[in-house]
Amino acid sequence: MQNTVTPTHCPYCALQCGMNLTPAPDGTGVEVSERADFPVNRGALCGKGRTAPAVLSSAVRLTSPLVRSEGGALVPASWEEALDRVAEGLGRIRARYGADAVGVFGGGGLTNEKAYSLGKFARVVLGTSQIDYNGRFCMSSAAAAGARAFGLDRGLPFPLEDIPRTGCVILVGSNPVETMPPFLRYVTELKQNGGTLIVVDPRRTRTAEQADLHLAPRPGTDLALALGMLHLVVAEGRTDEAYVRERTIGWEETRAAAMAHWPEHVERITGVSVPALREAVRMFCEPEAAMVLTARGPEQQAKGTDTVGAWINLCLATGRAGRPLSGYGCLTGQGNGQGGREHGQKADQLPGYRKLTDPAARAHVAGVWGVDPDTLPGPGRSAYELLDALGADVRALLLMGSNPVVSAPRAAHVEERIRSLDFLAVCDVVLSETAALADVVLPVTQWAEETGTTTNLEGRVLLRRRALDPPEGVRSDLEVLHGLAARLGGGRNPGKGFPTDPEEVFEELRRASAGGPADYSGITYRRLAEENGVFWPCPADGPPAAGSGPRPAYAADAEDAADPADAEDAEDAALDALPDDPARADDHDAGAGVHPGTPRLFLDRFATGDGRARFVSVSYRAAAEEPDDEYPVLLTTGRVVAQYQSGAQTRRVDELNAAAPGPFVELHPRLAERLGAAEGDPVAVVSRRGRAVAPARITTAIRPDTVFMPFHWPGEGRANTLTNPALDPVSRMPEFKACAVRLEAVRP
Ligand SMILES: Nc1nc2c(c(=O)[nH]1)N[C@H]1C(S)=C(S)[C@@H](COP(=O)(O)OP(=O)(O)OC[C@H]3O[C@@H](n4cnc5c(=O)[nH]c(N)nc54)[C@H](O)[C@@H]3O)O[C@H]1N2
Ligand SMILES: Nc1nc2c(c(=O)[nH]1)N[C@H]1C(S)=C(S)[C@@H](COP(=O)(O)OP(=O)(O)OC[C@H]3O[C@@H](n4cnc5c(=O)[nH]c(N)nc54)[C@H](O)[C@@H]3O)O[C@H]1N2
Ligand code: SF4
Ligand SMILES: [Mo]
Repeated sequence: MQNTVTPTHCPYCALQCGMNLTPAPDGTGVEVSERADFPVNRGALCGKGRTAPAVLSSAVRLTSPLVRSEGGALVPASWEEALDRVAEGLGRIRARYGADAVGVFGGGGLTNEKAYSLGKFARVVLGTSQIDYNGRFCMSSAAAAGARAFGLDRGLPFPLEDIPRTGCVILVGSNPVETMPPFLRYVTELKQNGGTLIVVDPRRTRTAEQADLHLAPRPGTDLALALGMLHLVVAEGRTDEAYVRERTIGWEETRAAAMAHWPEHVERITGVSVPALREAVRMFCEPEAAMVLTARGPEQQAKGTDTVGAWINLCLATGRAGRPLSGYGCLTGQGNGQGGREHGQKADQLPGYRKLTDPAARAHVAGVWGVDPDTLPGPGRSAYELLDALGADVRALLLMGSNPVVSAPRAAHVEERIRSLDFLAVCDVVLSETAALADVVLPVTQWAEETGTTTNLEGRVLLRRRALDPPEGVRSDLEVLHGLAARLGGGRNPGKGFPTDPEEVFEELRRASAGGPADYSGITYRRLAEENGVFWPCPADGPPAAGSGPRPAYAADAEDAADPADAEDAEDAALDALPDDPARADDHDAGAGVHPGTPRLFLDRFATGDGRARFVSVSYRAAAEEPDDEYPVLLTTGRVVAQYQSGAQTRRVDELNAAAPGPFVELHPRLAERLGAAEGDPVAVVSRRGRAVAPARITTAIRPDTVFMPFHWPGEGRANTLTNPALDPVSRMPEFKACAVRLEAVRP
């Protein structure tokens, strides 16, 4: 145990709030105290962050490996035995059925070092293409749409500190009062500065209560809403013609598609009135600058990529992207939701946000890994498709950082697939519902017990520091991968290439990412400690030309920019308008050859070959499952402030359970009356996938045609028993946010 203050970051969401850890006075564990120097949260924390040390306690966590005994129970075992069993289990299946019969499932909460090592382990040691992760269930539609339009996906292309200085923010399907409470500060400051807030959510959430205008569309209809707004932009002559001409491609087709979506038609689809739609367009278009921020509401749809694309089109048509204090951004969710999608645990990806299908990327990464590029497998299945293939094509699974028995769509089916595996190994800090099904459970260290980097929702790479010793009996995920590589890798130097020291892994990640879209090569642990984080891209080869400030380091692209002189003028003006950036530390004078990092992307050009953004023409289509006579109500799902994700961690914290003890079904009084249900009565929600039961929570804050359930709990009230695994064709995101259900009264 160190006895000084350790500045670090929260283990949970993508804000990655700064916090200080100090040794607890009674000598057991650590306490959280305020860390005011981190700009994102300036000391503020939500209840989850404040109580995070409770999950470090041995009382709630795993401190010994567990193996499945002959009798079927999980019993304690030594690390040697447990690792031998995992290596034997994975190796046996690989030998018998081939490498692609072994799957790997990762998580967006894993540090960059872990995500990187996991992807490398799958491709180099197991030789399998079958790796994906829970980020597929999170922001993958926004990532796909961002990459399609801008040539690059970074959740926010600007720091959070820009938000209060813009003119209008549209928050689409985002409820930060529950999901990122310290974010509220930015909204409050926006309003103090005279800016306005529009919230698009089928529920009048606590976030919507802050809005100047709340639009409450039917779940699954955001695409129509955005198209209707674009229609009005054109009809009212609010298009930024010069911007569209100079900085975009593809407007004509997009314009034509929008013109086919009449506001009256949009009103019928969405339930949002034409006057409200007009008011939203006015509020968004009148100020100098404006932003659209999406979260899971519009993204977790079987058309999430097109839906986010439609919101991006609205930004492009009005000149609100790649300009100071304007832009489209996605509020990424998990602690390392950003970095977790950049370094190779995704089915189609290599480190540095490179494509697995790109021969140059394969050659570069294979070079760093010391293997022949031809030995790297191709892209594998997406997360749901991988889970759906378990027990059939994929017979063994190594799982790290996710709890799909609770969090995957059509969860009863997924649970049954997991049970049908020949072999399952789970690394976790607690005995999650998924770990409880494993053949071997490996207990691992967590945030405060290990050092590592995460990349927050702004693209700011951060250093989490070890603040206390882990309990005896646990090892880090990196040690697990090292131990398995040593057993499975073969060769003369087994385990080589899987260091257990996070900084050593990061040094290799720097090289692997060098020259890629998410270039970390200029970032070191030392810089992260000194600078409170560094925004990627941050190449190693020194700063951009003097005076050009932070600019995207697309070295190869930069040469064919349309007109570099114009671009630089525009950028200088743009930079003058921006607040000082704390991340641009003065102590790195330009001569030192240190790249300052890139807080703001796209100000002079987008990351496409020609520097222009792409309009992608989209049209409205209905949810994969619309209400009918048998299933007449729409179910949507989401979160409450006191529980996190599958609840594996937060359901083990008394204070959080007291605040949010269990699942519920939020429904409108009219629906409750028809059902004959009073507040607190058990209600059954039935979909084509299954049936869940939870107490009624009756409120006029939800549309009468919609019910809402949070997804944090297993068992009878598990929301994901009901959800529809219909996938977006591009991002392979399941439709968590809209499916058809019927309600039944439950007689006690
Ligand atoms: N307390 C808490 N905080 C968290 C998490 C957590 O589990 N608990 N998880 C973290 C993670 S990984 C993520 S991804 C983020 C998620 O953060 P958010 O996206 O803010 O969370 P959700 O509650 O999933 O969805 C947001 C809102 O979308 C609305 N919605 C539902 N259907 C639709 C629709 O069709 N259209 C629109 N426009 N809105 C719709 C819901 O009513 C909900 O209020 O939160 C992060 N922070
Ligand atoms: N119906 C519905 N379902 C949803 C969503 C929704 O809105 N509605 N949202 C989706 C979204 S956005 C997400 S992100 C997913 C998240 O759902 P999950 O992927 O289940 O996420 P967590 O519950 O955070 O699971 C993380 C697990 O890893 C463990 N863990 C924590 N830290 C570490 C570590 O360092 N190493 C290892 N090995 N394990 C660790 C935790 O104890 C926990 O068991 O849920 C998705 N499911
Ligand atoms: S808002 Fe997110 S990062 Fe901040 S304390 Fe809460 S869970 Fe942690
Ligand atoms: Mo997420």
